[in-house]
Amino acid sequence: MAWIHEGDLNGEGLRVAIVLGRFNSFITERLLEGAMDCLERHGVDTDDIDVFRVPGAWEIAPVARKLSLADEHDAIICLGAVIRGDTPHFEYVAAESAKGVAAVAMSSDVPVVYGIVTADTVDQAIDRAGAKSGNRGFDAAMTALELAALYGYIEEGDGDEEEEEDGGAAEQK
Ligand code: INI
Repeated sequence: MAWIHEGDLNGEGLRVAIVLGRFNSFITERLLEGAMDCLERHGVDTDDIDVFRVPGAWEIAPVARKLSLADEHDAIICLGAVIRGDTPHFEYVAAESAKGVAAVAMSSDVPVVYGIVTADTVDQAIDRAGAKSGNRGFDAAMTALELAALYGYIEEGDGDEEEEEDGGAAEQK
């Protein structure tokens, strides 16, 4: 029978960094609210949440990288909003910010979660920031909680059935 490993969503004791793009702040501030709401509801102490504001999505990955290297947080959440305009700028910013966050995530010892909304229109972005389609900030925070727990279990390398059951991390199927 296989052991199924999953991170739980308990945020107690976790230290979380949020890197937030200021560009399109009418959207990104809603994403921040969603992320904070999720973290607080799952037990993260507000004193253990650090928000790093940066000019735009382009700057998110480099700051996430610095934070990853500083090793002071259990998870890093990247939030931004890239909205298509009339220029090709959108394509560059959207693609490079995504690639940048992916590259940081691959080399980081803690989860680096992508919560940058890319949208064709302002309405689409609003939908993803707390209107019709949920809140991507909330979703990204959920992912951060789950992965922080999973990374913790993997690092502990702990095959102890009872302990894993206590944390709700593994079950045999
Ligand atoms: N930054 C964003 O976060 N979203 C955008 O939609 C955007 N557009 O379209 O230009 C944007 N540009 C700024 C960019 O992220 C940098 O801050 C800027 O180029 C300075 O490096």
